Amino acid sequence: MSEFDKSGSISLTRHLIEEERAGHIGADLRLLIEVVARACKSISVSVGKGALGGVLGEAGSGNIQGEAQKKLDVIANDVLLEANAWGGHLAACASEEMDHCQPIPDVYPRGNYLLLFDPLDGSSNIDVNVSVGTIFSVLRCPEGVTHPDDSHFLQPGTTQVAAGYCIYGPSTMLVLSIGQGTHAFTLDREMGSFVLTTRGMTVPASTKEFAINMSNQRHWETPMQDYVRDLLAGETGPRGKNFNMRWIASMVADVHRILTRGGVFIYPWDKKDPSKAGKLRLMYEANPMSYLVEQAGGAATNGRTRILDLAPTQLHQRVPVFLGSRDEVAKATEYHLAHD
Ligand code: AHM
Ligand code: MG
Repeated sequence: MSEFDKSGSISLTRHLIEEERAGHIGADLRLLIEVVARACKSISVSVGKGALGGVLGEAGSGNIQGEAQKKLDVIANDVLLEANAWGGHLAACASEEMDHCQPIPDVYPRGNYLLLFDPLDGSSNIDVNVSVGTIFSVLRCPEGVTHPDDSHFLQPGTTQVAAGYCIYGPSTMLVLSIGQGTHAFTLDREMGSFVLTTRGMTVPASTKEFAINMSNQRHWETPMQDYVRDLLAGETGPRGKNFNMRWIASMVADVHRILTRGGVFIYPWDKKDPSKAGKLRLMYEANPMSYLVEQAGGAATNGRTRILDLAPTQLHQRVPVFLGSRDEVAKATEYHLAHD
């Protein structure tokens, strides 16, 4: 791939203003995205300091899912809350790290949008200096609702008006969709601005690469066992090709690879969890990632149904996730449907 040509580069601000002029977003959604991007820059600085910033290790607290919070989980959550409190664009925020949604304080005007985020996804990777990220999803606040509660967030993924993630890797990148394709911006650290580096990310339809935590294999249901058995059988097996495997254990990094060069990412439910829900959260992990992947020509299901069509029942609900190259997602889904 050739070097990025800086002349005529387009900043995130310019990109969003052009989208506003084209009638794809309003000024308040533009502001919301700019504020989230600014918060991500600040999180990127904290993540980048590592041990020098005193930000590694446990916070000594837990979240509603019973997971130990890392210091950076808490820092990132606070940065996003503070940045979004006063702009007048939001009615409420909800986060992986908070039991319930937090309405915008009464001292500030309330806007028309609801923001959900996983402030620092893949946080088990923080202390080992592996890529982590922030995932976010934007919904409209239902009309007439002045004091939103958790129930107002329970909208299917198809209703998202924007979704994105910021990956804190060797470079910091913001990947965004407002329903007009999926675009990637790289943080110019000297200038402090995100610059459009890939317009229209495209997930190739077929792939030879999968991402699964194989250590759970013995706990999977039968169609999942069958699907992976056939992947591993190689070119003499039923799939007729050799597959490679990658697992970073940061959804943001695994999905970023898939948006860049294709592949399929799978976190199925397993028999350790009788509720059949899987590990990943629908509202602030699966839905925004499915939106980004679909906007890039890929697909996302829970093994049976399109993720974006699921009707949520709880803010922190979990869901099995199969997303990426559309032929491979269709194949994995076929194994499950054939078994039912
Ligand atoms: P987190 O939001 O608590 O960081 O958990 C989500 C992460 C995903 O980023 C990743 O795909 C998955 O958990 C990794 O799970 P495992 O440790 O089972 O491989
Ligand atoms: Mg997460």
